[in-house]
Order: sequence, then C-alpha cells, then structure tokens
Amino acid sequence: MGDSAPTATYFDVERIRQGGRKGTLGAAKKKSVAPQTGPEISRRAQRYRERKARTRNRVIAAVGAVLLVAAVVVVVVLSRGGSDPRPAPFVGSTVNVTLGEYVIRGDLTAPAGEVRLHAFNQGGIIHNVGVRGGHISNDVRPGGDTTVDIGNLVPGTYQLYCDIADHAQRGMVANLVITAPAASNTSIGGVSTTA
Ligand SMILES: [Cu+2]
Repeated sequence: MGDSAPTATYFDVERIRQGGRKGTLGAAKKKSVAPQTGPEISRRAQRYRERKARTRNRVIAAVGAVLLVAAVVVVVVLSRGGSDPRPAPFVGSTVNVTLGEYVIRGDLTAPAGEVRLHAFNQGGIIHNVGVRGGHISNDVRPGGDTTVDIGNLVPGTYQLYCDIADHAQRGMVANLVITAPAASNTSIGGVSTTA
C-alpha cells in the first residue's frame, strides 16, 4: 500500500514530463517523424513488391530459357530424325590435287560419276580449289589439305581453279578430264548399266 502511492506519483510525473515534451520538443520532433512513418512503411512495402516482382520476372525468364532450350533440342532431334547423322560413305572417284604458287597439279582425270577433290597445299600461302561454275573447297593453309565434292560429273573437260585473289590469272587453273565409265564398271555381277 505504501509503495503504490509513490508509483502513482512517478507515473503522474512521467505523464506530465512526456506531456510537456509533447508540447515543446515532442511537437517539433513529431512533425518530422510522424510524416515519415507513412511513406517509410509504403516504401518498405514497395521495395517488397519490387523484390517480389523481380523474383517473379527472374522465374519467368528462367522458365522461358528452359522452354527455349527444350524447343531447340526438340527441333534438332526432329530434324536429325529424318536423316542419318553420319555422312554417307563416299561412292565415286577421288582425285588428288596439289596446290602451289601458282599451279594446280595432279593426275587430273576420273571416270564419270561422283568426283571428290582431295587438295594438298604445298605452297607458302593460302589456296583453295574448285570447279568452274561448281563447288569450291575451303581455304587451305600451307601444309594443309581439304576435300570438296564437286558433284556427279558426266564425261567432259572441267576447269579447276583457285578463287583466291588473282591466283587463277597467275596460273592456278587446270583441266580435269572426266572420261566415260570404264568398261568393267558397266557390268558388275551380271547387272549391266548403260553409259
Ligand atoms: Cu591460290
């Protein structure tokens, strides 16, 4: 009982002091603090919303990327499904060609049919080789080699050339002679083909 009286008095004093502070210092402080309370909360809420939106966008982007990759994989698999992924073995004649400055050399003849050029660059600069009006090989570095299939050729004379800069003008041309199929090729195992 004796304690309650001083406690009540203490609260009264505190209330008076706080009231007094509210009246003077508190009022000024409140003006600056109170208006911030609203925007502070809404700013925090906005940050939360933005974070949530960013997370959602990231999830959407990730799902989109996964779907895109899946779609590409499906397209690749489907496009491969129709054809054998391994290149078919070459059936035809391979003609070895030597390239240099500025010449194309070799035993440049083959029977009619599919013809593949196997070019070796023995020169000191990059060359390539192809048939006029037809396929041209990749560029070949000095010491390198490459192959190019120039198609199913009928008997005749075809011009090989290097299409880099003025190499053909400088002499990088040669005749490739396609001959009629050899007699032995016309009858294999009793199955004859006309030529
Ligand atoms: Cu050349």
